[in-house]
Amino acid sequence: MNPDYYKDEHYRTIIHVDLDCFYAQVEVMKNPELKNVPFGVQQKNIVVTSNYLAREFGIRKCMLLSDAKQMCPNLVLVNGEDLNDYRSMSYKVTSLLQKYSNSVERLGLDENFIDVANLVDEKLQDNTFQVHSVGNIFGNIETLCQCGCEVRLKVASLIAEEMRKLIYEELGLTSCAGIAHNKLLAKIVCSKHKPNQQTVIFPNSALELMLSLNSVENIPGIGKATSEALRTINIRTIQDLQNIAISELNKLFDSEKAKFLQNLSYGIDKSLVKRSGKPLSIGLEDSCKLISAEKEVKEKLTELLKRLLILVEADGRIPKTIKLTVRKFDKLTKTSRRETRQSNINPHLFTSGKVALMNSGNVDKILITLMGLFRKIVQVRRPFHITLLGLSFNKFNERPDIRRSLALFLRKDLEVQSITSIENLNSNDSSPESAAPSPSSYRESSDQECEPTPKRTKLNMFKRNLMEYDKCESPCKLRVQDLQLNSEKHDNNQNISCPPSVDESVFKELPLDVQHELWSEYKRTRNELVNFGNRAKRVKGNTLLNYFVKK
Ligand code: DCP
Ligand code: MG
Ligand code: MG
Repeated sequence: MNPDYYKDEHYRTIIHVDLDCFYAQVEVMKNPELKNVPFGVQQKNIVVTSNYLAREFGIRKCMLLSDAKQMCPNLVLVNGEDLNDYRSMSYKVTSLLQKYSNSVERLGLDENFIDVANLVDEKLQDNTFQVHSVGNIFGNIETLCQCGCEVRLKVASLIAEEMRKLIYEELGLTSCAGIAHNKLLAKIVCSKHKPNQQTVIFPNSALELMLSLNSVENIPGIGKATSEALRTINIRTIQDLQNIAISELNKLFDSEKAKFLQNLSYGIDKSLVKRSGKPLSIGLEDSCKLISAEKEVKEKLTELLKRLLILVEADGRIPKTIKLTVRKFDKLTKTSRRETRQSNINPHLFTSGKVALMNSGNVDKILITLMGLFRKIVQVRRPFHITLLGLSFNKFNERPDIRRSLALFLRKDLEVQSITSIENLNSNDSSPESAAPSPSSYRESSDQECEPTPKRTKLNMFKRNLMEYDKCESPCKLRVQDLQLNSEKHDNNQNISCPPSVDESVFKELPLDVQHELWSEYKRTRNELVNFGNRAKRVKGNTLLNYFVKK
């Protein structure tokens, strides 16, 4: 392989995080008594995973229940067929990792790739930063590449340690991490030391790592069908795949795939970390014994809705539609049929934070919609029999974001560099889901406040955002220094008051530093302002002060 190829590729810095015995850890949270007993998580007749205590008895993932019981007669079993708790925990982990990079790609429920190249650059700019690696190192470190990748990967190992610590402190989950210059190596090396450990691999050990896999079917990216196809031309081991002439592979696969497969055998993976979106829908279903009365339907839907609202709250987006699924049982034909109906919901029910979301008034409003949908599916005056009810929210708006709201306003005529850090927080965000909601997104509501003038909307949104923003403890919070748009530093002891052009009630709600900033900007520009009583003509350009100027 051309050595220059490796050199070009070494700039990339990727961390792969995999949670330890994921379903089992979630089950321990629900029932701490499981912590010290060997137990498996069961789906149908398979043990899909087990805690590490059970693994000491030889229990492996996806073992038949009967085999597992034979191996460990005391094995406790927990039903893991409802994936909702796993799913919601999985998204919490991804959200934490998104604090480190815009490029986070989910793989299954318990794995994430994070491209930390930018963060590594940032850390390396700090001359006081002490570079060293933490955790295990795979392979030998005597002939390391001199292109600078060694330092980058060491810094990434420190970042990985911090990520794992955060996941543990915030969510109580232990995890493993692999650190490498590409996704393939990061994923493979991640599993070299388990549980609750991390491993870094430098590019010189890529071949050694690949050869440690023995069989081609152990290479991530090579599925069952591909490995079976490879077997027809006698390719079983990693060396077989490395040594085969590409013309032979071309007989089985198109040239792109043939090259891709052979690259994998050398530990080469050019694929980028693709930013993962949020799920298209968030839903719950419960099968039930025959329900034949509307009252019971309402009770069941209330219970489902309350559970679903917790998931929506964790997701963070604002749902726009709700869908009801009903499975009807026909006693005559003894057959079942599923039907669904969908309706828009008032997004204002979801815009005021957790308290408003879960209050019984809001639950009741959504229930009225749901019972209306139910009556469209089922003729309630005739006898009916329901065996399953399901609810899902399926269209979403991103929750308005204080950073985005300000940054969008300030984007034009931007003169000051510091505000770009606000923009950068979302710069890779191209998905339509995550676009800032337009004022029209709020028009469905009957609330008086939802049809304000555009300027009022902005102020109201800002006020609402501010209140929610103040409640959250996120490292992504708009940093006060980012708002210091002009170089003049404010004196904390100076007397400040609300500039005449700004709504006083809005001003009072702003953080002190923003108040300072507005006041000093007003003082700087007041010679240019033409005052009319307590109104003011705007100065040119998108300044922080103009954002708050009353229309
Ligand atoms: N899982 C599944 N079916 C499989 C493999 C796994 O349903 N064939 C589920 C159960 C696991 C979860 O996915 O808890 C994550 O899969 P992992 O392979 O990462 O396994 P674990 O996280 O359980 O264990 P490990 O500590 O080895 O990562
Ligand atoms: Mg795992
Ligand atoms: Mg996994």
